[in-house]
Amino acid sequence: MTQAPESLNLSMNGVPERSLDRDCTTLSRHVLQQLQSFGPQAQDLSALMNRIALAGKLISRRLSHAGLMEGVLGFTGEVNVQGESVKKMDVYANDVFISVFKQSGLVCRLASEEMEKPYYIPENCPIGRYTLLYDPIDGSSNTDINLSLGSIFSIRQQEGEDLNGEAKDLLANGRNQIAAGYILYGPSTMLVYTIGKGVHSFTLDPSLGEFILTEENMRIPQHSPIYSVNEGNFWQWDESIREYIRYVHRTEGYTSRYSGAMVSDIHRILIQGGVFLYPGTLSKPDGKLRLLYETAPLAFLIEQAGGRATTGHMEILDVVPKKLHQRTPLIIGSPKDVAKVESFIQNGH
Ligand code: P6P
Repeated sequence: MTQAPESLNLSMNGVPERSLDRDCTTLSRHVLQQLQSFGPQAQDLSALMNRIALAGKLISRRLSHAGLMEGVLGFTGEVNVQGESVKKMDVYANDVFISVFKQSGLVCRLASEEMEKPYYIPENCPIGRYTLLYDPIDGSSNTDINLSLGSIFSIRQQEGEDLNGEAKDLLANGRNQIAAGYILYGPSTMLVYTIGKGVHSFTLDPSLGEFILTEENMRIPQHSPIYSVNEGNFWQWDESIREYIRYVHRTEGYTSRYSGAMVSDIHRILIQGGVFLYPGTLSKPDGKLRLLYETAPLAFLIEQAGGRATTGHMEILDVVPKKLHQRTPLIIGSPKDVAKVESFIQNGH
């Protein structure tokens, strides 16, 4: 029998067990370790991440019971500000974040894909000066078919007074995010986050009700022959993107993976490398994905893992939104693969 690494203890039946210390590294503890501080802002950030974890647990629990309960799946019959048909899970997940952060005392405003305007929590505003931006359920089309889904989150410090409720301070580039990440509802529920000190993943242990540290300081591979794009949009793309797709089609070794839930595809790329694209189209040059609560948080995280994220013409984190629900094209993943796509766009291959 191979000797288990020192950090692992062997259980009675010889199966390697994880060290107890690791099982005690909860998300809130990890944030404080990252910041090497117990000061007020560190405590705030730890509490905020703990709230994100609670939201993830509640959504994960609902999804895992969806097939056993009435009224969880299917459409509400409404259309959201994005013009998309709303799923019952979208509404539930959106309400979960509102309820969880109302109790946090820390978040004054929430901006969501599902809400035209930010949601204000006036009782928190004098105290908590944070704003949560989130996509409560990313990949809604996977909700009713039991495939992976995600939630995407971004935390910003509220700057100045938001007198008219126009959230003007939100219309700033993504470099002022203080935390970002996603929750992946897959065979297991994982939470992957950054506070600007690397990327770290946690796995929900339902028996403990805790997210337990899985991997620290994740680094994306420099290159991988995986590309992730909805090729059904091929004829709507600019010629340069079509040329890139023709290149990967004729170059041996490339493989396509596309799940319909960006969080799932980007989690794969974070671990195995490659590139995810959601380009603009002739009818929608800015594409489908939203900057403040989709492309910017994922760009922050992927850059922290050594990857890149661009619109094709500028880094995602440098884009200054003109409106809350602004969209951007997205090319994100391993640096060499993002550069390859850019070379087609910029040199008109
Ligand atoms: P399409 C889900 O609605 C989402 O925002 C991403 O999670 C996903 O990658 C993309 O849209 C899917 O869009 O047009 O390929 O169905």
